[in-house]
Amino acid sequence: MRIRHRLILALDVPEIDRARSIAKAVSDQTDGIKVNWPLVLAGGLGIVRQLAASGYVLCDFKIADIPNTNRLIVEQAVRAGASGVICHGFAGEDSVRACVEAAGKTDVFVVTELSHPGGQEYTAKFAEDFARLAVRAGATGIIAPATRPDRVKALRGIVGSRLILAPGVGAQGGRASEAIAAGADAVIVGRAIYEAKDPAGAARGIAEEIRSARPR
Ligand code: 3DU
Repeated sequence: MRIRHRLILALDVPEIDRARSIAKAVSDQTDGIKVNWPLVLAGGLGIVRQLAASGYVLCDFKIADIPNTNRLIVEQAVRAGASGVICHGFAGEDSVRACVEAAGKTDVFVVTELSHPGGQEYTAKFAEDFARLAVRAGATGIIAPATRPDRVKALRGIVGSRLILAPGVGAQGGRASEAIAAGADAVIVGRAIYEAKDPAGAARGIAEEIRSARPR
């Protein structure tokens, strides 16, 4: 993944035309579009294909199944043009390895600690393990919580130069500049951009805030 703006749009917009127009409006401020179930369930993999025609698409399917099923899911995402996929670590090393193998040149990111309050109940207890697993399995990087910059910092110590993408900015209370200063390579932002009256202006504001942060 090529990181320039350090900003990825989470396009959780189940209205296809609106999703397409927001993606277009913010394309010069973002490094890619993250697509999750709300959009794919509404638009099928066709929307991944369309978005992938003009940039980096990260399929956030939070893949967490047995290795064979993981492989089949990743193959579908790759065939649709995804440049990256997100999987969970809790299904175990063989499951993550199946994603990495099926992905080929497509990036694989492993979720560590989820960014919402409930993420502290279970995922936080194993976040370091998931980060080590991501490194061992040859993943591109990890997903770490922008809502807890101290955790981003701790996980950076484990993953070295692998990429850290941090969701949780804006609607969930995290600040882009703090996540970047803590060691995230990029932040993932959804509602703070797509619910804004002017999504392009909102993306520009976050991109400017990121530029003012002190990246690692
Ligand atoms: O809260 P937002 O609207 O900025 O959206 C964040 C997106 O990132 C959303 O798609 C969510 O499913 C995803 N995500 C997290 O929020 C937290 C994680 O730990 C992992 C993914």
